[in-house]
Amino acid sequence: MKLHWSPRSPYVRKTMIAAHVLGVADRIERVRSVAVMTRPNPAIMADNPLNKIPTLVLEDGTVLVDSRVICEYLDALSSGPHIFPAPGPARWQALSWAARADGLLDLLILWRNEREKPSETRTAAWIDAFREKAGATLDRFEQELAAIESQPFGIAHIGLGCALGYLDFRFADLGWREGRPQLARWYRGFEEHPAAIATEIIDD
Ligand SMILES: N[C@@H](CCC(=O)N[C@@H](CS)C(=O)NCC(=O)O)C(=O)O
Repeated sequence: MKLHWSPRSPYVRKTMIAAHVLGVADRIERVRSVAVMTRPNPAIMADNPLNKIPTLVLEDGTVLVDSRVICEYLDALSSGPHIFPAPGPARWQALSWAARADGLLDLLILWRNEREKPSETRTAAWIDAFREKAGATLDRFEQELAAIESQPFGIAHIGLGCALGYLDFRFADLGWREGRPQLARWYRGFEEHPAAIATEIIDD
């Protein structure tokens, strides 16, 4: 199977961490695909008209879009460990934490786009709102970290780790660790996970 891939994308990283944890990374052919919101890439769009990565093309030509869908597909391939809990309260909770982490990433991408506009076209109210929502989301993760840690490593941990890694990558000046000692401690452990090391996000 072929994955439209980039070492800069936190969403792609989610899928690759999942693949490593599930033991299926060697079945994925990574194709370097440059995805920029303002410059649609014909090579990506041939498979995904939304121009988004990750996009996974299966051997039979089926195209899977969105990191959540791809992670779930990879989970289904695994005969060993799983990253999605079975249906029941633990699953709904894990999916909700994972969706919150993805939402944080979505917000950070919009914030970055706004931040990079010339100052005269930037909307200060949006930037203020992004900062407030990102801070509140991180605070909520700090409060709920004990519950997250009590669960086996899975999709919620992968999503949270990728969002925090993206903060370090593109928002280092935000100082997200300040006032959030539990999250900072947890992230030190996440960074040492072999799957996190193998997929570290970089500017290539
Ligand atoms: N919800 C999607 C978000 C994917 C996404 O926004 N990827 C970015 C790269 S980090 C992208 O492809 N941007 C190009 C575009 O939006 O045109 C997912 O989880 O896969």
